[in-house]
Amino acid sequence: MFETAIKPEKAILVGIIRKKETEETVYQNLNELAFLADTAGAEVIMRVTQKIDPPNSRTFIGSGKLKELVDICVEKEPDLIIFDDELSPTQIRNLDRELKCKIIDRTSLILDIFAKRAKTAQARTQVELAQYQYLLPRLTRMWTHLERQRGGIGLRGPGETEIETDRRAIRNKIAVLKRKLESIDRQNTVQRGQRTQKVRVALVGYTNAGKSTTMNFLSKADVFAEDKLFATIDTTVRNVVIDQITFLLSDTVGFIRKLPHKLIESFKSTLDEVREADIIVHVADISHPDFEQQLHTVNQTLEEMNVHHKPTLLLLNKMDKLEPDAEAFRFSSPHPHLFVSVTKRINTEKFRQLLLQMVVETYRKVYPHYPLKVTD
Ligand SMILES: Nc1nc2c(ncn2[C@@H]2O[C@H](COP(=O)(O)OP(=O)(O)OP(=O)(O)O)[C@@H](O)[C@H]2O)c(=O)[nH]1
Ligand SMILES: [Mg+2]
Repeated sequence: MFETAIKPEKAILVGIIRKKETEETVYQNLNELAFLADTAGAEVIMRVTQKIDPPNSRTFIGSGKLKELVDICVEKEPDLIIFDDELSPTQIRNLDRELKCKIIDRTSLILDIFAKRAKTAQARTQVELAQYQYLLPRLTRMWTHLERQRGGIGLRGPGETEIETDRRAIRNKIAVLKRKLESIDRQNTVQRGQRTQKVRVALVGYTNAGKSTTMNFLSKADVFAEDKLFATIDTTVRNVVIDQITFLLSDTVGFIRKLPHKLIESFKSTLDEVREADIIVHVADISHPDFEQQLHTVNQTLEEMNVHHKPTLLLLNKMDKLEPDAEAFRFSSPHPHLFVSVTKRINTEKFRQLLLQMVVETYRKVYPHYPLKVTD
């Protein structure tokens, strides 16, 4: 409630261009970081980039660039500086000392958004666990000169109240959270077990691709969807009926490039819905300038989760945002795919029928006793 009244924090974004990267890639990466910053409630006032590979182990950026950034800080007085990569504790400490400004990295920015958005006990516990794990090696003298009471981006959640407590307390907290998660997981496994004999479909995809919108379209459920990154953190499962065939549909957290490792680990149980699904609907935003990279990130994550062999339908969403002769329409894949606009209802009936076909096939194969009422 108070958030809207608070002045947005002024942020400077910093990204580096590695040998294999082009300026265009880094430009897109920083666009995404700006979107994340905006979602967290910051106002981006400037972007700074540097060609450096490998990054400086002490200060991430080179010494010349750091001096430049010190001057920029004096002139622009930002509230925080956001780096597009995960920084080591040493790098944060050194940057903090030189720049005298709150330094946060991509990981803590994502964790901050997750903390703000998580609603269920499971998601909250998962985020809290990831935040403590991130905080543990970074406890020493972090942000000592800052007004800690104010909190704000990167300091919400456990960092705000527990920054002074020692590592032992944090370790204990981590152990408690892990136990709590295990107990929630056990309950969820029981619940999932009770949902037997029904085909399960999981919506996956890059954040903001339109998964929740698709869920709402198919199930008429009221799932929170908006033009922000990570609108969904909690998993939702709904019963969907198409032509009298019932199946379960789940909507989960979106994927993102450079997703914090610890976060994936603590979100394992959320991703169980995907692991246990019979069919995967991969929702992608075909109108996004970084579409190919996003597709790659999602496919890579699906491979890491070892679910890439499941029957998958690729939904190329937001086609309404493309010009009719757009290059993107030439996209093709050996796997089933369909151009749609879920909000404008373009090709959505075709999508429903295609999905129904996959569901029926799965019932025949996996649950041969399911009373299918369709005639074909
Ligand atoms: N133009 C256009 N916008 C769409 C379409 N589908 C979804 N959107 C918009 O895209 C934004 C993101 O949609 P969501 O459904 O919240 O996306 P999501 O994949 O669930 O995102 P996260 O939960 O953040 O990972 C919303 O503003 C939607 O209204 C579409 O077909 N066309
Ligand atoms: Mg969503």
